[in-house]
Amino acid sequence: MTQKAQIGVTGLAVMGRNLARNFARHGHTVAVHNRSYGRTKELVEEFGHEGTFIPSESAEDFVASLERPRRVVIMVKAGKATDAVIDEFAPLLEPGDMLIDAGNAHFADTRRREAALKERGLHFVGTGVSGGEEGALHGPSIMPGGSPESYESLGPLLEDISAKVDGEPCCVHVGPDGAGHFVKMVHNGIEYADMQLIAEAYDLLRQAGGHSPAEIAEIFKGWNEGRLGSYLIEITAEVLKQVDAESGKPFVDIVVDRAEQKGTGRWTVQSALDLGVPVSGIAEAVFARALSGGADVRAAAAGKLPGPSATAGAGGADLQADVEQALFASKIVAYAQGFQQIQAASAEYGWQIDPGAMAKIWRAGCIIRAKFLDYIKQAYDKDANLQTLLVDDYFLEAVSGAQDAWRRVVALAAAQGIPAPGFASALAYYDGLRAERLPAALIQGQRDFFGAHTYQRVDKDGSFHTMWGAERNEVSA
Ligand code: NBP
Repeated sequence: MTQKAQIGVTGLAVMGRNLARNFARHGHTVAVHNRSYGRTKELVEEFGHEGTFIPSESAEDFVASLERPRRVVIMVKAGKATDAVIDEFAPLLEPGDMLIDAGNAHFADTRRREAALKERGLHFVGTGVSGGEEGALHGPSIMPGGSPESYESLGPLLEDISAKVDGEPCCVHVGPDGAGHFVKMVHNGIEYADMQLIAEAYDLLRQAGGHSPAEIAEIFKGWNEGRLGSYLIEITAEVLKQVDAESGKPFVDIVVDRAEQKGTGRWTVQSALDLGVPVSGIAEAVFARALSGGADVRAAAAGKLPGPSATAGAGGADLQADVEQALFASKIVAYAQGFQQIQAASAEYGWQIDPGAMAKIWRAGCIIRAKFLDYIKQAYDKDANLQTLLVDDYFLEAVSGAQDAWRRVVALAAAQGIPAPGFASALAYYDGLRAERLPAALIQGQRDFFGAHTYQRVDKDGSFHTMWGAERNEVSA
């Protein structure tokens, strides 16, 4: 064989096939392989005309068809399949070669795999890819981890196939080992929060505003032209205006109201618990999906738990504007929390992630793409060590302006019995952050009472314990 491939893709289900086509459409010669040869054959038969593919039936032929250092993209079902593919390919590779896991792996698995392969002189590049199958084909947002050396060789190819904003690629070296998969995980967590907040906005407009799904679609269309402009708002309008052909009812009314999840939102919250970062917006979104999916509990409770029924028109004439403010403010909180989690993990694992660069590569290609991300990038450009996005000038002004409406919406939801956990917890988080004194002082007192856990005083240094069971005198601990 004379011609060698610049890059190879193994795992040719929908994502791998589209990534391979994307590389080929950009003029790269692409080696393609799949566990079962049928998918490889199908790809070349259907899309061979789009570029240059080198198909191989065996792993050995596939590896031999790649130029050195070899770049092998793995796009298989995350978990055991990834380990099986690594076990198959690693012995066929040579020092300096790269195994790029572009599936949705857990970052801890990526760290483990990277460390093991490094000992064999191989680069393991855990890479987050967002944008679904369309993104994979037309330009995803790409979040590669792994070594800086691997990015030197691989980066230009990935940047080439990524989405672009004003010619700038939505791909950057995120940081070493599992940093790329971590950031992709938080991206998905933020996506959960964003979707939940949008769903709550719809529910309020429908129940307390009395608007039909078609009317709400128009409201979202209008919002998409403003500061909320984003892919998720855009597709929400499309979903809401859809009418079911069979029943003639709004599509949203014929869909079973149980939201599913694949796991990245849950992983984000699990990691946040380990890091001690309060990502309440993402957590509420994950729990709201779990609540919706708890059919038995819902069936047991529905009709038994008393409470108000929402009244159309209860939101008053300003409801639409109020909900827009509440949605924007709550969204800022969710993103602020997600970025704080990235910064905490970066410090914990020594990743040196540039948070502004993450906002930059999420501006196109991925599911949370939004105008809003420009402001996040600008905020970190102004201050790379920003403690929370909420104190950046732009966001501070936005939440200050949203204040009254935000509180009205949360109060309205509670009074009308409309569940709005995303809006309510975002506001509670905001009030928690701005509080001069928190009731955590009382919790410290309780902890000291039952467990002698000690406390610190506001007026002098040191740790103290009160002898609760005796004279209640204070001693230095
Ligand atoms: P799937 O997640 O459905 O995986 C199917 C592929 O895995 C096939 O190529 C299959 O080979 C291969 N495979 C399996 Br299953 N077990 C294997 C094993 N033991 N050894 C070798 N190959 C094995 O494909 P997908 O939906 O294209 O997603 C690929 C990755 O991309 C996943 O990690 C997913 O989480 C991630 N992702 C997906 C999306 C999306 O929108 N779908 C978005 C972003 C990321 P076979 O053909 O021989 O069965």
